Amino acid sequence: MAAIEALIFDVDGTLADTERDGHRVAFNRAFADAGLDWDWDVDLYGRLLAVTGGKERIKFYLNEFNMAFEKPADLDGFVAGLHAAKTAHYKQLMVEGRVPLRPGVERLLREARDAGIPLAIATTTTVDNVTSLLENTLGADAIDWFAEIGAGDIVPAKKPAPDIYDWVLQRMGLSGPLAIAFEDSGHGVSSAADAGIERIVVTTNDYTRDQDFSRAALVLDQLGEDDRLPRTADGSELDRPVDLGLLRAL
Ligand code: XBP
Ligand code: MG
Repeated sequence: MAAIEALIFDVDGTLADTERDGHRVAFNRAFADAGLDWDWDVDLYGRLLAVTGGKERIKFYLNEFNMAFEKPADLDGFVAGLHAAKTAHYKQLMVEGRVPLRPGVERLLREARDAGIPLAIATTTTVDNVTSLLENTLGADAIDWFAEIGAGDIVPAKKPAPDIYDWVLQRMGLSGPLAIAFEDSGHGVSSAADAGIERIVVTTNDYTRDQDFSRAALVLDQLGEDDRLPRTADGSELDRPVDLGLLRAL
């Protein structure tokens, strides 16, 4: 039984289903504001998720899905402007409480806090977005629950590169085997595993269910609650939700 020195959480898709109902909607609103007729529907957005990072995703869309669009001379400036507008819309959606936390997330965070186990974030999205989600779901001080927030452009290479997990582990003075990572996507699992994290818990969602999770220790549909137990990919139910006892046995 290995010690647990930290729980490190991905945000998008893991803490909450922010991709479909948060980021996607915010991108579309920013496009409309800019007079663009781009519409990222639920299916197209699933394909765009192949690339992490909102700015990177817009460029991927232009290169692979909307080649007819004449790119402005200052493409980086144009994309940065769209992305800033998207972030404002995303924060507004969080204020409106559009995206709740996934089952079991708040319970596990509180259990770890009570046990004195440090929490951290390792995400591709911006720290603004993380703060907004946490404040509007857990309360104004929730950002302070996390010892380190690894977010967005703080590292040069986004997931699936290991940089963001490396950054968090280094800041916490930990090696990978002492931490447990929580992810929802294949890119996230690659990032955590390549940073040396051996215990990775995946909670899948509609966008990620069929991805490669061969490097994860546990793949479930959700962290679960006592009255809503997690299921593995073959449909079998665990006898308890994901709690510290279960994590210590990984
Ligand atoms: C999250 C992402 C991000 C968000 C958008 O991946 O891919 O790009 O969709 O965020 P992960 P920004 O869950 O693996 O961190 O627009 O703020 O970049
Ligand atoms: Mg994710």
